[in-house]
Amino acid sequence: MEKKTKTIIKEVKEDINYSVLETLKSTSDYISGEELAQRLRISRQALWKHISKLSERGYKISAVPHLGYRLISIPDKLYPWEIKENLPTKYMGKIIYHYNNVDSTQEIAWQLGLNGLPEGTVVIAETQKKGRGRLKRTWFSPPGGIYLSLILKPSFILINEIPRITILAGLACIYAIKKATKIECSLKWPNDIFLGEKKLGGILSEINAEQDKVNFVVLGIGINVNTKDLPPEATSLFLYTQRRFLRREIVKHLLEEMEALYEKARKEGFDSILKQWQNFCCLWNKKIKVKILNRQISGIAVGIDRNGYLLVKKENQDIELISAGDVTKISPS
Ligand code: BT5
Repeated sequence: MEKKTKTIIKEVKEDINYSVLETLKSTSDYISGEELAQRLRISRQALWKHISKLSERGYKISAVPHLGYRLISIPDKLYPWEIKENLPTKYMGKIIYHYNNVDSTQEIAWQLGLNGLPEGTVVIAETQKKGRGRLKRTWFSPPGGIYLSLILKPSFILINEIPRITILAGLACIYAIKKATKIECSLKWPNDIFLGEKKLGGILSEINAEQDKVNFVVLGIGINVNTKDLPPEATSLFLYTQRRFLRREIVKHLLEEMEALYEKARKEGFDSILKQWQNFCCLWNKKIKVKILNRQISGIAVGIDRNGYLLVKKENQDIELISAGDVTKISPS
């Protein structure tokens, strides 16, 4: 990625009043405007303004004369304060930049990385205009998906070991999806999340490094959750099950799983993560074709090595080690 000049990106100031929201969340019954205003030490007029702001943001609040206000529902938006609520992580997702529509969350996170934001900072968008995959491919980003970029500073690995981060993130994604929805997905080397025979999500690691030193990694994750408009090679949790899921629950679990696996890797190395990843990969013992920049090889996928490189057994029985490429399954071996 070309080096860009530093630009300051301001965290979008959310103008909602958290105390009003918290109080409404904590009471299942109506709460009178007078009581609410008194409790929060604000005027009735200010309260009304805050309630309107929440309504504008999609919170359904019933307002009944003589009874007061009651929270009916929370919108399916990836608001930072909803994601951070009871989030048990130490640093993943402690700073969240949320946007309705951006070109690409990767670009914003890259700038934030240059500006020195800490590890665990998240950029998340409801939609992207120029969502991207590897090698400048397009990542379709209509409403209903999760489009997230995470700043990591993996000082415990070298540049050539970065594919391990993609492996770790893939595992975190499928664990998070399982925990939030009970749906079991599989992984396809190097960066795909699969559901059935179609792609459900993808991971993109972009590295800012000098010589051998990794300054930061922007880890991009796209997951199709309630998404409807997708290319034929893709699916979403909704298209697969005809059910809708809470995206914020998936994001919360994702941040939790990411932190747990990342800390495990920092303390114990990647061996157990690589092993776990292998259990979910859908390629083993399948005949595959791998496109590697200007050439293509075919063979049987037999495993990954300690760096997360793919091992392919060719017809002449030689094993080739592949660091990056695109895999297509030809047929079961
Ligand atoms: C990837 O690339 O799979 C990495 C995708 C990373 C997307 C995230 S979203 C948040 C962050 N911000 C960004 O701008 N990007 C990251 P790759 O392996 O190159 O796969 C790209 C291919 O997947 C495309 O050429 C399509 O065939 C297919 N594809 C595009 N959009 C898709 C979608 N929404 N779901 C499934 N497949 C898709």
